[in-house]
Amino acid sequence: MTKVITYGTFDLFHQGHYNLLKHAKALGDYLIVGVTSEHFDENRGKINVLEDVLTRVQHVRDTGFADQIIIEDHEGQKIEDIQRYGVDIFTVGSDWVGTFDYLNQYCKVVYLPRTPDISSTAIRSNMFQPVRIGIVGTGRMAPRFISEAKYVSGAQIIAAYNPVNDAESFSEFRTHFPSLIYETENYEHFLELIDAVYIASPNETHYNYAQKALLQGKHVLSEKPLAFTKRETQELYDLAETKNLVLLEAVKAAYCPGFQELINVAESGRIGEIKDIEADFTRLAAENSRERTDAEYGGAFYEFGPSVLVPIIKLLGTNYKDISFHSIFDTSGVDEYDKMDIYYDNAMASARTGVAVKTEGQLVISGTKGYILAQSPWWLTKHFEVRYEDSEKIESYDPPFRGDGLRYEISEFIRKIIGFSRNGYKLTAEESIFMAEIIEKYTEYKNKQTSGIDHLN
Ligand code: C2G
Repeated sequence: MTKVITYGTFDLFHQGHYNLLKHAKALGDYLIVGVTSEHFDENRGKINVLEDVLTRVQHVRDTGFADQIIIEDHEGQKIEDIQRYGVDIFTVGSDWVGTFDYLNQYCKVVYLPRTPDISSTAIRSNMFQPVRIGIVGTGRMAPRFISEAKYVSGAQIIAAYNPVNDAESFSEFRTHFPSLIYETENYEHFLELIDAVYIASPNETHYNYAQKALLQGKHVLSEKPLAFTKRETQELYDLAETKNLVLLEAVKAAYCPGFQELINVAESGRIGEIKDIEADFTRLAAENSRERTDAEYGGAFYEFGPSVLVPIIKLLGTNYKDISFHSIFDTSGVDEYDKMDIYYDNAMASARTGVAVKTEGQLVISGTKGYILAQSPWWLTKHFEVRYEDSEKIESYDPPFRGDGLRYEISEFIRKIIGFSRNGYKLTAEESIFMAEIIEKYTEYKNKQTSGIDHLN
């Protein structure tokens, strides 16, 4: 019996996939089809896949060509499968010619002709109108967002808005992206041009921009913090739900594929019960930067607090017993460095954030059997290790990571808008609202500590 194996994503199953499977089956007597998991596809940079793995498996099964269907979920699996199942022929479409020649040492490799003029990518772009996105705020994030959005099909950036037209960042932005400038100071008019906004304006303006956009029927992706109080954050999510709109808080870590993997490993029991999380995020900011000069809305905690909270909320939940903060403030009341301690019934967490103090910046998740160590920049999660009492035993993970990480949150935003991922688990409304609760508690603490300082100076 000749055993044949082939692999694919098979998203939005089409004639090209059908022909490939038919030819693959004809190469032997028994066909094994490996369908990629979502996680594997994200890791290899395929971030636009729309259908979940079970749907894609079903489509492959419906063809009747597959004698066995397996899930492909990691790099290097092809060699394992070929040996495990005693495969004689590995086959794939001719778009991959050369790529899999290394498998020749295990079995015969056959590249089948690719069906011309049809692809999942083309179907995706015909199925949906691109989502027209407008950017609010033309500071540091805007150019990064524009270059990363190019990797997400369905995202089309058509305009940028900045009410402070004389701002330095604005003239620089205008030089680089003249076609995106929409000359208006009227936000409502700007909203009329678009389907969705990405809000990257100063922290204190996020809530208002988000609220107006939702009221006008636009989807919102907002930089963190979405708002400064739990009530306002809750109100925005309620509004989004009532109007059936997507609202996402852009806390990058939550959407990066490697971070998902790290959370999964932590939850798998490999390090036993999780007892402690230590999360640091520090970046030295210029002395004249907003982070270090705006005593009301700048500072380290508002800047990095949401990011350090993500692993804590994901792994220990929102049901904490006690929380405390300690900050070092400059003379105008800007928090330059903070330490937060959170206590749960049977676990604890601490986090440090800084704009004027540099720390190691790592994430350590400690359990009863071992710990996970992810070094800075752990929020992009390009590498992490599982370590044990026996210091010789180290398991390393190197999830692939592309660009600067923004493409993953943009991709999630678009998937949600076009309806393929409405119940996104990556950062839920509840998690986002919980972050606002902690931000609010921090504000109370900060106001008490800095009450003698006149913020307006
Ligand atoms: N295919 C084809 N003709 C098309 C489109 C796709 O023959 N017009 C083939 C591809 O060459 C591949 C299979 O259909 O053999 C599945 O294609 P995709 O779903 O795009 O999956 P792909 O990314 O090619 O996965 O481990 C995964 C594999 O390496 C390939």
